[in-house]
Amino acid sequence: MIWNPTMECMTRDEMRKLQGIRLKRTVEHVYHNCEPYRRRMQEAGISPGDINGIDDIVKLPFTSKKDLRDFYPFELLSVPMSEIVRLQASSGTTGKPIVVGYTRKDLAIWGEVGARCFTAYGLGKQDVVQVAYGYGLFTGGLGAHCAVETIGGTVLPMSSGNTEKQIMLMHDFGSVGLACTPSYALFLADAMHDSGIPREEFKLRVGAFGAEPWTEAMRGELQNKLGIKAYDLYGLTEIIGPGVGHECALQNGTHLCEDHFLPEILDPVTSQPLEPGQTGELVFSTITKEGMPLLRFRTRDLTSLHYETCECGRTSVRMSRILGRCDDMLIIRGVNVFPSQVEAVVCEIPELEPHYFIVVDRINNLDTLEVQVEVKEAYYSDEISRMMNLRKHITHRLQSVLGISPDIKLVEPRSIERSQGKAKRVNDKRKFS
Ligand code: DLL
Repeated sequence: MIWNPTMECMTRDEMRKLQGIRLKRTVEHVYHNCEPYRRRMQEAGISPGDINGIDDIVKLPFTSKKDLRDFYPFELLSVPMSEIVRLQASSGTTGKPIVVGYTRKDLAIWGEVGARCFTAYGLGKQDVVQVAYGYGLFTGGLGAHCAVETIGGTVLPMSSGNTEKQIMLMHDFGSVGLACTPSYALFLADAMHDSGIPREEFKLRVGAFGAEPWTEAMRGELQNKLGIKAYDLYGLTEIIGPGVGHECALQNGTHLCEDHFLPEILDPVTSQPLEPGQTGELVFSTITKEGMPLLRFRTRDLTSLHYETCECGRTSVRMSRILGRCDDMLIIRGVNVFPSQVEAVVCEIPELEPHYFIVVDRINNLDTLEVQVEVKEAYYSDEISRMMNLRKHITHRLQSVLGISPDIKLVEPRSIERSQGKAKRVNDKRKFS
């Protein structure tokens, strides 16, 4: 099922035209109503009259996360506060959060794009969907909530945590959809197993997973353990929250709602546009929002875009899996390492649980990489030679994928801390040394 075939299946030419019109309108709106944007554009020597189609986007200034901090809390709003009906914020690791204001129309857009996602996952009016993303300032809970309401499904607004109750209600209320982070889904999968309730007694069929990077290998784990189809749900606070993009039944790339959020891929270092298919930094311009539109927002997420029509019938651009954020990339002894590469290897080794933790340090001026992995109950053994062989095998696999040799620490099942929201999988001690 396709929620909005007119918007999701138009020709590429029609889409470009529509995006051009909407971009121009947004540029006019921010130029006249948002002082920092007007100043930036004047400094760059451009006015709204210079923007006449999407190819002109390169003339526009970028917006960065730092801008959102510098103009905290409300300077980037393009409407009076009286028009703002909702505030959301992303926690950030330090200091002040990033704040986003929505008008009533913006909330309707959020519902619309969310509805496209949950419809693409095969959910509808008859389904109970358990939302186990956190509710509150974080956009996950309320974003998924509004999406399910828009398609007419039944929302079960659990928020994150309270795992036993999650399992009980999932069973008793017959949840068909589960929306949460992939790491929490893994936690729930183990808890379901421990509950002793046979899997056939659950109606769960669909997972709407996002808010953190996850790999194909992790999808395999989740689909197996939960007996569901696990779909990607992408979004970020600054742009709207969950609903910027979603997978379809083919699970072959994340369709972006590009009639609302115009994507570009740039070389993260030179800021020059890259060709379709090339991996670089994802940049979005919101082209329909009123409250806090952003032009050329640098997401720091690394991915590539693919414009071929999908077999599902949607013509919207597809994004490949987020490799990670530029900021998450670890440089260890000069080699670039993404946690997602470690995840892919850990999930492929049958003796291991799909949980891992990375510790990076600098000892005697040399970077060290320790990867902690959990051995499955059935394989955990006191027999030293067996464990040594396993360790050697993991070291070898990781070394061939990462290009550097890690120190593998085998730990007991369930000893790595579980997450109820976004997983924290790296401790880079060098940052504090
Ligand atoms: O995480 C919004 C969201 C909630 C998306 C629920 C999906 C589901 P932020 O807290 O602002 O917003 O974090 C946004 O999380 O720039 C990516 O780095 C990462 N991210 C979000 N979705 C995915 C995904 C929400 N599907 C940041 N795959 C983004 C990989 C993701 N990374």
